[in-house]
Amino acid sequence: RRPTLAIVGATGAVGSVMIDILDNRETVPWGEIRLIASARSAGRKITVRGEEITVLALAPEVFDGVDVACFDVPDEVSAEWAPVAAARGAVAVDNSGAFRMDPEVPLVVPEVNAADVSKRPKGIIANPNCTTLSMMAALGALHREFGLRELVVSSYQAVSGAGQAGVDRLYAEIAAVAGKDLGSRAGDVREALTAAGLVQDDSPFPAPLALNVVPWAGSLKDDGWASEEIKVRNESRKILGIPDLKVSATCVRVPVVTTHSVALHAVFDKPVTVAQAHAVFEAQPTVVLMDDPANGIYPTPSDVVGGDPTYVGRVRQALDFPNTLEMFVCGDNLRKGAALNTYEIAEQVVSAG
Ligand code: 11C
Repeated sequence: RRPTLAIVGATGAVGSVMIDILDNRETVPWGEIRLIASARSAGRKITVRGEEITVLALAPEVFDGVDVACFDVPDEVSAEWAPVAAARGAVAVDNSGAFRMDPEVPLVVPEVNAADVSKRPKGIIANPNCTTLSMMAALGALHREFGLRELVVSSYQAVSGAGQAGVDRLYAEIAAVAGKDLGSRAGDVREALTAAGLVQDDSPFPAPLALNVVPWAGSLKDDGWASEEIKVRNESRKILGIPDLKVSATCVRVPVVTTHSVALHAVFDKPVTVAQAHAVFEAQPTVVLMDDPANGIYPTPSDVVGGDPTYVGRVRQALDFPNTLEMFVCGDNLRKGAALNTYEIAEQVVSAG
């Protein structure tokens, strides 16, 4: 029997990308593909790999006979339902934050720690946060060669990380400021948004994003940290298997629809040259090196969005820090940052047996 795959949250933003990934895969290991969503979306018909599939409402029995269930739903839905799927015999691959730091749940990026898919006492495997994921293929490859010791991350995060509401808000704000003489007087963008009927409290972001950047992502944690910054630290340590890795992150939302970028300051145990780092990236099939600044070649979100790889450029040896590289990395937050990595874990579960 070929294994059965379930996608929970099949009608959401990440679930839809996962269906697109399935459609564009040359071959898949699955026999049946089951689509699951909230009762509101149940009954919808979606064509996957040429076959029309009716969306089922989330319920315990929909997991019967499922081998791998990918969850692309909010934390609280995963927290309740991933254990239900596991109890019914499925391996749950969860893209929420509900289980990532559970010591009995592996946190997997196949390029870095694929073997960990088999260490799943709870029947649950977690998929990392999209900001962490945008840099793991590149950093994992460097870590294997040079030993990562310290990491300083500045993120430039796309609005789709905050879901469709984030995308809708950015488009509405851009429409409200377009063609106007704004951005040279403090507060004029806020006034233009208010005049256009866009209430700040209705936004998923704490400040205007049009003609702006916002140094905040997630919820408030102790001592002024944002939850996203804490996730980057904890998840990087767990995935790379370096419990004492020194990590400091500042997460910033930018007016980009999809594809997160990160500027990295990475300190290694061993000396590393730019040429050596380039060679490591060239040898990593899921990394694309775009590093020729003399000819204007470096990754930007709008040039790489929709792609599966991790794109790396601006690799430089830090002038004042030994064994240290600076680089700029872009990754599609809905693909490698969410649906693609989750799907790759699902295929890894099957191929690992
Ligand atoms: C953002 N990275 O860009 C977040 C979204 O932990 O899965 C994903 C949150 C998570 O807002």
